[in-house]
Amino acid sequence: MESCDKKYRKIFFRVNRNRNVPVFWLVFSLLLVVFSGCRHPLSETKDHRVIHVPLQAKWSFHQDGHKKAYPAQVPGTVHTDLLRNKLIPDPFYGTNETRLQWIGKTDWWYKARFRLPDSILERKHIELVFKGLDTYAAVRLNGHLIVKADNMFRTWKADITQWVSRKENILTILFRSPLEVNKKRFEEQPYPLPADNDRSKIKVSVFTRKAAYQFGWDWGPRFVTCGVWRPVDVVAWNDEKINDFSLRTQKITKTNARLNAQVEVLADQDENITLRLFAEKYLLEKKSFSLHKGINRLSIPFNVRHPHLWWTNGLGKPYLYRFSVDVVKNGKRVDKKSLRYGIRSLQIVQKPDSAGSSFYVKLNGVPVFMKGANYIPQDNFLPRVSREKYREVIHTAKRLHMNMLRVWGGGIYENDEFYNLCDENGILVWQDFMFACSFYPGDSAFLNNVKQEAIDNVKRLRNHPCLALWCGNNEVRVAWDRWGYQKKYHYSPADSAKIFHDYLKLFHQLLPGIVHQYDSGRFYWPSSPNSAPKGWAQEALTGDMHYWGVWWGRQPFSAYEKYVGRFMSEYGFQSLPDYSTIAAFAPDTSRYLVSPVMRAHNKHPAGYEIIRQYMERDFRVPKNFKRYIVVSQLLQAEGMKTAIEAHRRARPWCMGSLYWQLDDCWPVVSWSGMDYYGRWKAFQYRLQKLFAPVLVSPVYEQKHLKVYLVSDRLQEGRARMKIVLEDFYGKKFWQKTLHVSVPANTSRLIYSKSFEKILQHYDKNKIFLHVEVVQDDSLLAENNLFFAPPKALVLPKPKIKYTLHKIHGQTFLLLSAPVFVKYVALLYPDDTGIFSDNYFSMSPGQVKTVRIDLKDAESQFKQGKIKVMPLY
Ligand code: BMA
Repeated sequence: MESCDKKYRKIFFRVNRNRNVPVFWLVFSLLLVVFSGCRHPLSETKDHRVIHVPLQAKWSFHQDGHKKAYPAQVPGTVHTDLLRNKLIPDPFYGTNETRLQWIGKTDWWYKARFRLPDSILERKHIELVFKGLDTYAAVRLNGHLIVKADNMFRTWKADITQWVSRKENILTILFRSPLEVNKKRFEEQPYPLPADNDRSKIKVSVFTRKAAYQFGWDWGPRFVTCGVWRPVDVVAWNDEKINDFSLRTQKITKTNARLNAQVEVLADQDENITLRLFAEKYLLEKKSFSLHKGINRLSIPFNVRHPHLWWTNGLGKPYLYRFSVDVVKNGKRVDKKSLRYGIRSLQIVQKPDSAGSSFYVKLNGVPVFMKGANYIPQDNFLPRVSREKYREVIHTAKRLHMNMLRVWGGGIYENDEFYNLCDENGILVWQDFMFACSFYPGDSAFLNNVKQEAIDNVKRLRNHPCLALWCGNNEVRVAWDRWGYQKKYHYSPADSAKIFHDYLKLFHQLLPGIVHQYDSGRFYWPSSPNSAPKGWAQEALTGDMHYWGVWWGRQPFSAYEKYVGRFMSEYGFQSLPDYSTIAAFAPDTSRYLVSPVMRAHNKHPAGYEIIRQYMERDFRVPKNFKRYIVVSQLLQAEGMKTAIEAHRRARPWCMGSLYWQLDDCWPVVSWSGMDYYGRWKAFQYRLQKLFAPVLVSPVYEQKHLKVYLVSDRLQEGRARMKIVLEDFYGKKFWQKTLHVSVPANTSRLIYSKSFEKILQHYDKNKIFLHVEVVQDDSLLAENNLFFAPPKALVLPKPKIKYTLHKIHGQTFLLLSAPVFVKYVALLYPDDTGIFSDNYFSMSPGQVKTVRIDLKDAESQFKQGKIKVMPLY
């Protein structure tokens, strides 16, 4: 019989295909439901269903050796529990970090009391699922050891059927200090395994499968925390349950996508069941299986006709389908799992050429330039990162025209929330495995632990369309090739051979093997960057590149134009966070450079010195601390402008630009564009233009003026480009208007002219070149080019006029000045991106409109909380 479900299936996909007739089909399908007399596919009774619920428990914690217990929060960490109980001061304040190191050296007990309802107790199997235990944890239920955990990244499951009580249950968890657990291991290690991030004499971070940044990083404090950092669930079932449900796209054509659903069903005995696969609530496929006792891997191939593809931010809709699968036995549903899935094809194309080989993302057949950043965990105490914070970060990435984030290997495999948001917003994820900047052991216990960690996380993340690739580690290979550790740590040839052998075992065998087995088809890249023993010039020719000649190498910003690789996965420059962020961790008396508190909040060994050195090159260094903060941010913005424009101009040679680093894990001076409180630095505002779909980029090189148009749009367009050489009072010396074609998905040199003769008539400190591109009467892109650094420019003192306007409930600030203004900073203590633009320049006479996303913008102005500050 052709079931009514098959009819649903046809309807579902026609509605999807032809968006003009959904009302008709909706009405038609409703009528079908009413008149065909068939049962709704989801109207099953609930009798034997698998129960999957969060554990409801009352938690407390205490220090080992102490009796007094305090209320605890799960998910949580010991530091945040201590803080909530007012037992420690704020770890981020002042120099408290130093005083609180004892917490990481201590063992901690967590205790939960809970009762389970009859519905759970009646089931044949009851399991506790710990989604995250940080890290060395012995878990006991009513006195029986049920889990011995040693990896923060793994999911730990315990069958508690035989231990669970009908009355109250007592769960205890002893968290042992990683420092204590691994001390012996560290001492017995025949050769040192470097971990320069690890700010302790006894470096155990490489042995500990725990987020490396928690041992300290060059932007993060050392807080070796512990706790139940992810939720605990109770799962109860009778004879069978779905362990896992995953989808894989096999082939996409214009009219069809061929997919395969894989379902892992755990069964108590040999028996017959039916699997049903739904798209939304419409049945797609129904198949009967004979299960055997144990784990059954079942698959259902299926088609989606006229699929809506998943696209990245800027290119189209990141279309998501909701698929679900259920197990039906004797006419009753026993378990169900759902997921959202995007249909898309994605390859990382490495095509050899005369220089090396390409490295780019091809999405649905289209080469896409990756614009984005490196993402680090948003807090040292991970459970504090709320849904709202995840939402804000990903929405910010979207607003900044990003289409890729790299989840860096010294942090964590992120929460589901993060990937869900990336799926929804068209942000691809470059996913590192959690290894960074160190060498790792190669013994079988360590490798088995990592293997299980990789399986857990690959299985958890593989259904996300946002997942572009897996990468073995961050900078382990380059550390081996170029950081001189062999010499520094006096490795014998035998030690060296062993370390490298272990490297290959882990990153060239184990991890790619897991990806191949559990996520076949997804690209695996062993290390970021992969290999270039000869240095940056070589690194630029193939694969991805971390360019740190600027900052670490103290090269001028112009070096960004020279070292442009095939895919820039790291480069960056530090700046100070806003004054209000500094005020949150530094008392009045410490708000100067460089007080002990300020020093404690820049973890780079020479951070302040490097900032100053670069500032002296390009800017007049302000004496006033508040101005210094702003100028440090402008400096960062200028450096990043040089880098990003060079990367984008160089496409298709270069096909990605991910700066270091999107966010912060505490209030700190770092490379981020957005600080711990979500406050935007000048650079982040600038990114709106730097990553905009269309960029106009003028450069003066080899005595030529060159103007490039870079577009990520897939369609060509026409526009008018105006290039004007003028002085800061608006006097125009030379201009050119061109009718140009805005190229599709590439970079094009639009205009090139020998310019030396023109320039020689003018004082380079008194002129600038303004380019604007106008399409259909609206400004598509604009940019300025200077012929001297900011400090040399002879800028007139501006008088900025501004007025506030309210239109349809929105507040707009209109600003103008009769002369050129190099930077206008709009300062507001809680500037989380509330201005539509900031730290911008204004041409003489230009009227600049800025939208302010603040309910009481007018009163904030009146009270002087929003300030307009010209810098010249
Ligand atoms: C990169 C990263 C991080 C580091 C950053 C800044 O190499 O991979 O390890 O924090 O540089 O130094």
